Amino acid sequence: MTARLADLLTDPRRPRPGILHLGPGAFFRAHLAVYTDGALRAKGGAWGIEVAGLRDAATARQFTAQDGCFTLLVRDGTDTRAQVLGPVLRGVAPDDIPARMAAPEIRIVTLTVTEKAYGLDPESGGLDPTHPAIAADLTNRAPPRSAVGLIAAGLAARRDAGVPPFTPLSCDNLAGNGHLLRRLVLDFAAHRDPALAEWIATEVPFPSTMVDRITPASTPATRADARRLTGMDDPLAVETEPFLQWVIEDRFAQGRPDWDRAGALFVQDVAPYEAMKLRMLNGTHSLLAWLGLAAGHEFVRDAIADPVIAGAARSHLQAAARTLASVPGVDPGAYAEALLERFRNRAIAHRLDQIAMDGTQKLPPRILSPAAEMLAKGGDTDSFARVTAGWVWHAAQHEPLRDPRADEIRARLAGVPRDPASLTAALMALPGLFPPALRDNADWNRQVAGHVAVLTGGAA
Ligand code: CS2
Repeated sequence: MTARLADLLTDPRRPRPGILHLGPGAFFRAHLAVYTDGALRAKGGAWGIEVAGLRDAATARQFTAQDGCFTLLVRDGTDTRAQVLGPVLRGVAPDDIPARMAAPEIRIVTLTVTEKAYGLDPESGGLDPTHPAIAADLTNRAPPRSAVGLIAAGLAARRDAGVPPFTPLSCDNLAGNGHLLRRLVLDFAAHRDPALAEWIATEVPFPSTMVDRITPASTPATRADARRLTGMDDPLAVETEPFLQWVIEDRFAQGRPDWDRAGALFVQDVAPYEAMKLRMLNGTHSLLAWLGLAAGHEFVRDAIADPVIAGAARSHLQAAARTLASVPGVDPGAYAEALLERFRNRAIAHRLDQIAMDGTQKLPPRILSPAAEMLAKGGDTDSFARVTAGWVWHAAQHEPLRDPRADEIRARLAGVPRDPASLTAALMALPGLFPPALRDNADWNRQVAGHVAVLTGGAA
């Protein structure tokens, strides 16, 4: 290849590495990479990014083959703009992750690995020792493969070498993602070496973050448009919406890029922002996905154009907003309207089945926590029951079901009568998924089953 994407970079200076990123998928490329690119342009600093997949080596290899450069398409509904970004320096093979985590120049380890990669036991809020990657890492003496195991081992290597810790920074859609990652890493470390857990507890900050940018999986159309606009073929091209947001707790062991120069907001406590985004944006996304698929739609933009589903989305945004503390500088009504506008973006082909997957991981922070809080306040849980029913129906009949607990779900549903109450009862009994306050509440069960009946036209 004579022409290189790197030749299209508007700023060809490459920084020294400072960040190791785990999970270099589309969301990373449209979000963290964009903020880091902006921070480096504005202020510079040794904050270049190295990227690694936990299991998939191919994407990291492709980054190396492209000098770390990739094309970002921003689709605003009328226009598509292309930009070549260069904050990524190279890819790292899975086997080389431990060595890079031990390298003193790496001062932040960022993660976009999706909810299911964390190994969270929803019942205890701690580490799930039966999670396949975690179980393997707890028994093997070989280098770890799970994100949590790698972080614990990386921090151990630094402590042993007298190197200050890196800051682990979760950028996944989990409530209290920093607190949660801390708890999981401490649980893992305690299994290996209690003194390590103590050292991590005192020396290592785990800031929480709220991340937001709607980024569908890339398709052949993404690659074709990137080629048309840049003249280069780019297998790493991604497409996204104009909107982006990042709120970060400002607690770092060894500094951080000036992400605020690219629009990120540094705060003391990210929890109110995170709850708002998870419950309003992601909760309504899940509603659109499960109810939209049940109504035969394929994309978010189609589901939101369906008046019945749009009405349900609107009332869900209000129901979710009623569970939230106020967020500095944000008007919930305006936030809800802006979300609806984003969902309506016709240029974004966001597949409902992409959002519908991994329901057992997405339901708790998006739907079940606010539902349980609402119930405790004696408030109306109807909208949360409707979304839950959407998931029940999806889990009962979608093939193949993409969920880390799909086998367990199939086993529980085998032989269960296909009526709404029986399907609801079977899934409500999945260990650890539903908070007991919901699971054991007859009204809630009836409410969910009632909505399953609506979805199925009365007969499942
Ligand atoms: C979506 C999110 O796939 C999903 O579950 O709800 O990926 C959503 O698009 C992002 O969180 C938006 O920031």
